[in-house]
Amino acid sequence: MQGNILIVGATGQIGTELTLALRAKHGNNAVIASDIKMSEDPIFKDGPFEVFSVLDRPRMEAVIDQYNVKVVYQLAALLSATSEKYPEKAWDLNMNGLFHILEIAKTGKLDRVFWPSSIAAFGPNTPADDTPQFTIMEPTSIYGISKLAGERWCEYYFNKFNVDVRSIRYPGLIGYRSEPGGGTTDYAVDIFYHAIESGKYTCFLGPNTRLPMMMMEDAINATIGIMEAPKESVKIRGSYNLSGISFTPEELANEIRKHIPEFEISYAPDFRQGLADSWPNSIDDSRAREDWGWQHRFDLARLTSTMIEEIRKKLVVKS
Ligand code: AKB
Repeated sequence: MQGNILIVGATGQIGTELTLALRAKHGNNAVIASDIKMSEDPIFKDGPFEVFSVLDRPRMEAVIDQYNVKVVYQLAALLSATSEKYPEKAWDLNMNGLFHILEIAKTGKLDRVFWPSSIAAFGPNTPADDTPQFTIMEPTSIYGISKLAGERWCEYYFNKFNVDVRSIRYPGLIGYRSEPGGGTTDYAVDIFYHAIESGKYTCFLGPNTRLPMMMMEDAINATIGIMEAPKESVKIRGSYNLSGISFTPEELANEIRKHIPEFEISYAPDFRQGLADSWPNSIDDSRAREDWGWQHRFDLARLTSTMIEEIRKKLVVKS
């Protein structure tokens, strides 16, 4: 594919790792990172970085023209917990951010667009175990409502304007390079820092809250995988179910104790419990596997040992 890649929202949890992966694959100058403010993270020093808001369409379009961008990953969004606090801002950013990209793509300027959906697009009436690809949705959170609406926009722009937009419903993502912010599944990253630094963690979800989760490395492979798939293989133009593993805070704590035996966990569920309770326990992602060859690599044991090893290294470097 000719032309360059733009990552909007590049300094977030997914964007940071995607920037690294795409620059390793295509070269530093072929991948333009962008966000609403500059990042101090040295990761971003190796290639172009542009500061703009995804809501500023003329500026975004100017960046697309300037760098001859043909592929956009639109990752800028407020996550579930923050969206509940700022519903208007969440709706504006999560919807109009996508809308601006789709409108730019409609002009024929872009060859391909990626936009992330989430397990939050499901709701309390969705079958919770092995949630099928096509099922009752009815999300009850602002974030989930914006994700479901976004999925419908993506399919509409594909059908109506032939915009090659691709999407996956991410589960909770767990990585060590960048920390999440404002999500309900964030506990599964925070727990590792607390386990290593103090040996104690108070979880904002209850012990038996089972949620679909995934190691970031798997999520990045899925993202690049769907974007590199031939157009005809991507048969679902709303968003694909994607699954890695599912576990509860108690199960994760038990796995962490295999490495840090003295680790103690306590529970103080807050408003995020309601969000988690409305989401599936596990996901059937057979369509992603069949259509474009998705496979996950990390199980709970490998995820836990990798997180502990990498965060320990990171904390030594910092101290
Ligand atoms: C969140 O918790 O808000 C996100 C998500 C499940 O999309 N990680």
